[in-house]
Amino acid sequence: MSSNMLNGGQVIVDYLIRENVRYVFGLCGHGNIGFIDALHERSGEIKTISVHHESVAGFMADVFYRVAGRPSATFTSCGPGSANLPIALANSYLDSVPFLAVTGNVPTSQFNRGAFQELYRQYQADFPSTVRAYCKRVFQPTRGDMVPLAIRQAWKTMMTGRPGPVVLDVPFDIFKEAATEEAPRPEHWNSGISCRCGADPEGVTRALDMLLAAERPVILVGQGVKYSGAGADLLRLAERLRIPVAWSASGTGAIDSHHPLALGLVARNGPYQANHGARTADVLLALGVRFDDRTSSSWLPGYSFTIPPTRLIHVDIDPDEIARNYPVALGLMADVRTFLRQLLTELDDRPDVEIAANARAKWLDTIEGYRKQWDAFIAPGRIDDSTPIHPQRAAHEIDKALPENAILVSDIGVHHNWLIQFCNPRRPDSLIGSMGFGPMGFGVAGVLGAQFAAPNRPCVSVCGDGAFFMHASVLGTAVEYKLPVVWVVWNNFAYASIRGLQRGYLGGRELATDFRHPETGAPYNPDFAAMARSAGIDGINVDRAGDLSDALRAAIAAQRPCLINANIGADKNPGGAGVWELPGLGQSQPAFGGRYQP
Ligand SMILES: Cc1ncc(C[n+]2csc(CCOP(=O)(O)OP(=O)(O)O)c2C)c(N)n1
Ligand SMILES: [Mg+2]
Repeated sequence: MSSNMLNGGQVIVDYLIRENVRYVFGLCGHGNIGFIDALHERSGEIKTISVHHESVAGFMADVFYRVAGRPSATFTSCGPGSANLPIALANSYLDSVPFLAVTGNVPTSQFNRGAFQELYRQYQADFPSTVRAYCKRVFQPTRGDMVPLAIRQAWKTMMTGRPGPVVLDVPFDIFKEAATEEAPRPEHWNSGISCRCGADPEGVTRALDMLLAAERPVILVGQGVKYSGAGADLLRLAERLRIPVAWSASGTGAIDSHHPLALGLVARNGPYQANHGARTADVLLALGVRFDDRTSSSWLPGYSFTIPPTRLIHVDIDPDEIARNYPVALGLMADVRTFLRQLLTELDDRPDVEIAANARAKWLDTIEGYRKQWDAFIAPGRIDDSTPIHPQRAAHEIDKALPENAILVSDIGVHHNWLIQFCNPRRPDSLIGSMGFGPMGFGVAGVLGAQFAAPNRPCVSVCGDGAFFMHASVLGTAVEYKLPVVWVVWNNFAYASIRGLQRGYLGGRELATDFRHPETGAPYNPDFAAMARSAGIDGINVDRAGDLSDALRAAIAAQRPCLINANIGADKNPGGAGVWELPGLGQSQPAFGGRYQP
């Protein structure tokens, strides 16, 4: 290799640095030592973070983006190392989060020979098939000089349109093979691309006509609002037209939940005012939402939505999501922020906007009435003082203890359902969760990525006992990188969300859903607090509801990693005004209110 040539690994690293990537999360193996070598050369400019499970690296990269607003990358070896990654890829893919996964593969000279860790029985070096359904695209350069094209195209695919993770699968020898004299320049290829497309201007006019004429309008926001940075424009529109704003779980935080127009979560376990407001709306403006089953009460009419007769305006950057599940009165492909700005501009030219906005007073009063009814319904759980801690009380105590700038990363399970219902986030990244793929471990590990993205903000994970035990290696990573994260282990001695389904839908036939001591039959778990201490992390136990917020405040103030093992009741599920159907087994009943039948 001539001295001024970069090899494949060097090109990738150089391009990442040019794209302002500051962290690469991953785990070594013989398949990627060539890449790690390239990272080693540039370690002053890009930090390599070594973890103890590849899924952890992927979840960190995911949450890093959700907080920092820019992507990072992962590195994993060939064979099993990269086979530990698809769960994280799928999570990011379904939630539209970009990260670049650099996966190692066997040397090109050994393709089809069944070398150590080669997936060769269907096709040579076939990791791409493994992840085809799990990411936006796979690139596999098989010569050094293919790497520059692959890296710039991979980056573009990842960032444009609806973002998502992309895999760059690199055979062992290509990391070290001569590639080019200079890595591609982002300013020549990718940094000048804008996907801030606006909506068809006639569509904007029609949307505004519909909103101005509506008597009971509701805006429903999803993560498209958060990722496009449309929060300020959303607020401007909602305030000018006096339209209440509800959110899907992924849209949580798009509007400050304390704002008077904030209606709440529309979901199977969403509050009455949000579900009843949305299902009785005459016009629903849906922005960057995809109407999944948990948002829409399994699409059963009259619980979360009644479309039609509600007339739906659905705006999304990805036309695939428009009219997937509901018929549209108006479907517009657009970047949400650009669309909102188009609406606001057109609004300036309209007469009588004040009159239309003031006509909303009755609708807003009606919604206030729904809110009061709901607040009275949930009041007892808020002050419940029992041990194990009542889950609603636990969610309140956690919410109360978090400062305004805190980042709460939830895992998957019944605790997540309680948190999205009872926490009151103020910022787009105040409460982060996974809504598409829902892999256990997302929050256990993701909180580490949040802390890298926001070193000066308190980063807290609330996670199930099941998920924490699955990914307890994170304790070591927090110590190794001095990350002052706090884990609140929502310890209910069970895979409680699933056991709840056995109780609710299967006549209580419980199997394989709780943790018990083999001799006594008593609930069993390892001593998580002691486990944390064994790793060099503060570990404390909390049994009383009244102690939970103090413990969390103290843990945040200590600015050291800490685990709070909270003993939380398992026997309750968060009821809402919506429902969820498990086809063949039936559907749940709303905990409050009934089905709306216009
Ligand atoms: C990796 C993975 N395995 C299995 C599941 C299915 N699942 C969803 S929630 C859940 C239970 C989680 O238990 P725990 O972490 O203790 O949370 P809890 O529901 O008790 O709050 C399971 C097994 C999943 N989502 N992800
Ligand atoms: Mg549990």
